[in-house]
Amino acid sequence: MDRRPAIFRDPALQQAFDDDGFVRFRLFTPEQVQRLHDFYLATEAAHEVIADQKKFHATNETSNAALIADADRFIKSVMAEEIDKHFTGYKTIAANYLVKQPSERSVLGPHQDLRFVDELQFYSLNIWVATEPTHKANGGLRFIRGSHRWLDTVRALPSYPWPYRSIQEQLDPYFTDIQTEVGDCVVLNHAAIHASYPNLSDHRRIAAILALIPEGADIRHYFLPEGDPAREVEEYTMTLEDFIHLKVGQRPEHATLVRTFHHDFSAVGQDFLVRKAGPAPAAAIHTSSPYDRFKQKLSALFRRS
Ligand SMILES: O=C(O)CCC(=O)C(=O)O
Repeated sequence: MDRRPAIFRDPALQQAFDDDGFVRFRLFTPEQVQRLHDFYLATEAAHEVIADQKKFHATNETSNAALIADADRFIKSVMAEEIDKHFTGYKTIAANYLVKQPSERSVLGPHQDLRFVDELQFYSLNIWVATEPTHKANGGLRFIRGSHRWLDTVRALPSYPWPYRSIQEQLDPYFTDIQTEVGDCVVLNHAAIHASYPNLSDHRRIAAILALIPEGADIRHYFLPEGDPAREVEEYTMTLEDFIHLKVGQRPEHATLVRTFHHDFSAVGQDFLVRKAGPAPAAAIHTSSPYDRFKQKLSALFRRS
């Protein structure tokens, strides 16, 4: 049995989230979703300063401190209208828009999100809500069910030595596609392996996300420099301010170092996937994309603002 504190009020949602690493359900009204959309439109020019270079981008990649703070406040204010009805014992971290421009290059390959808490005791999650229905053709989400429980992974910056790098090309058939309607949210465990399709529609796909952690958990950050996975990982306790000021490739300046520890970052063997997830499902569609692109995205999330 999972002893980590429950965060959903509904035991069935908690069970699905614990088993699969994600769950989709109706959380918002169309009017609330429209407000999330309208705020994006009102800030579109400021958001899209990076749209030429990055076909998938987040608010916090714009280096615009005022925009980052405004979007954070606005998304939290809309989500606050609903989330207490469904979640309990949580605290919020940051909120952002995630935008996929119509382009093959907006694909997001298989990855796990950063580790924000001690995952032996807790988990952290995103509430993801798109402002229009999503599916395979316009940048829909994809998950490998149960992958959050495969290994205790330390997703450390800036190096991010991913243990699944050896099998990333074989992951594709194991993904489940998720479609959403207006008002649906997808709650995803940051440790779940997920990805999203390129947006091949004729307009951009907008989603708002809010990260939550259990109220008893500290926010953590794991630092491991590039080039030497045998080095000790540094684990810091962070405030939200510390995250905002975190500079690409650098240690947090004012956060408290909790401990340093060795972690085995070896790549898993080729038999790992079959042991964890069984033989590849027959109807495999191969659209895998490079893990390096995801590394770039992670680094970009922590730039000087
Ligand atoms: O919005 C997307 O396409 C990807 C979302 C994602 O990877 C996340 O919320 O962690």
